[in-house]
Amino acid sequence: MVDTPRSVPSISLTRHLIEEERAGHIQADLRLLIEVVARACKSISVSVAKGALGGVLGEAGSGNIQGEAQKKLDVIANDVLLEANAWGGHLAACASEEMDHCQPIPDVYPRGAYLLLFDPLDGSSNIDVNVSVGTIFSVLRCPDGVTQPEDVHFLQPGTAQVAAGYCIYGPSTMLVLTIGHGTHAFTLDREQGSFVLTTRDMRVPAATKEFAINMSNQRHWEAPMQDYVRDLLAGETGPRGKNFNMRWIASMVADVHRILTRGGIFIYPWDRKDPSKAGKLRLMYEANPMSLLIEQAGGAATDGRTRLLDVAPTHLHQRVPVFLGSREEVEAATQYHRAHDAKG
Ligand code: P6P
Repeated sequence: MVDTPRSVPSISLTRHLIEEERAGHIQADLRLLIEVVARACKSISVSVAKGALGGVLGEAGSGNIQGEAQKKLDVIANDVLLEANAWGGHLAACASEEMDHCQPIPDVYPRGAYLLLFDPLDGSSNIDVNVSVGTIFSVLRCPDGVTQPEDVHFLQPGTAQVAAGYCIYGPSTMLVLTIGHGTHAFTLDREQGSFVLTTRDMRVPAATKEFAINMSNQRHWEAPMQDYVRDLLAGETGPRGKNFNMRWIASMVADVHRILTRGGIFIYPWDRKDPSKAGKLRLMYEANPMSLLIEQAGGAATDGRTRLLDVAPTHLHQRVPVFLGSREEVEAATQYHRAHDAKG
C-alpha cells in the first residue's frame, strides 16, 4: 500500500505575516498594511491579465512628472493603490511615480504611522506588447508628530524602510517581499485568491555570468562604465576570464526577479543623454525597495560608488544610477568606478 504523501500545508501570505508578528519581526499595523497592498496588487493583476479584452491598453492621454506619457493601466493601478489604502487607517500618506507630490490620507479617514511609496505599474511601456510588468512598493515610518505629511517627510534613506516589495504580473503573479528578515516569494493561487509562500529566503548567487543593461546607451556612458562593459564583452580571453551572457527585458521588476531567482547584475548607469538626470531610475520607489530586497537576499546594490540604501534623498522623484545583484559582480563594477575616481 503506497502511503499518500501528506500534503505539505501551504503557507498563505496572511499566515506568514502573522508568524512574523509572533516572532516580533513586524507590528500588527504594518502587517495589515502589507495585506492591503497585496490585495490591491491582486486587483491590478486582474486588470493587467485582461489585456485588450479589458479596454485598458494604450495611452491614457496624460503625462506624469517624469515627462512620460501615462498608459491607461498606469492610472488604473495608481487609483487602485490609493483607494485601497485610503480607508485602512494604517497610512499617513502615499507617494507615487504618477503623482507630482505626496497625497495625505483624506481627513475623513483615520491616519496611521506609515508612508507608502510606489511605482504602480513599472515597465508599463511593455504592456502593449504583453511583456511582464509589476508594482514596486516601499514603506517608511511617518516621522513622529507629523500630522500633515509633505514630500519632505518621505526623504528618508533606504535603510529606513520597514518593508519593501514588488508584485510581478508575469506568466504567474508573484509577490516578493521583505520586512528586514529575508526576502520571500509568494505565488498567487487564483483559485483560492490568495498569495501562497513558494520560496522562503531567496538567495542571490554571489557570482554570475549574466548582466542586464540597455547596450544602446553605450556611447553615452562615463569612462569606467565603458571599461567595465568592454571587459564583460571580452569574455574568457579578456581580464574577467569568463564568458558572460546578456539579458534586458526593459522591465525592472522582471529583470530583478530573474536576478533574485538565478543571479546576475542589473545596471542602469548615469549617461550623458540628459546629464541633469543621474540615470533613469528613481531612488525612492524603484532603487531603494529593489536594493533592500536584493541585500536581504545576500546581494549588493550601489550607485556605482556608494551603497544605494545609504544615499540621502534630496527630492521625491530624484533619479540615481543603479548597479544591483550578485555581490561579487556589483563589487567588481563598483571597483571600476572607484579606480577611475582615484586616478582623478
Ligand atoms: P530603457 C521602465 O520604463 C523602466 O523604468 C524600468 O522598468 C526599466 O528597467 C527601464 O525603465 C528600461 O529603460 O531605457 O531600456 O527603456
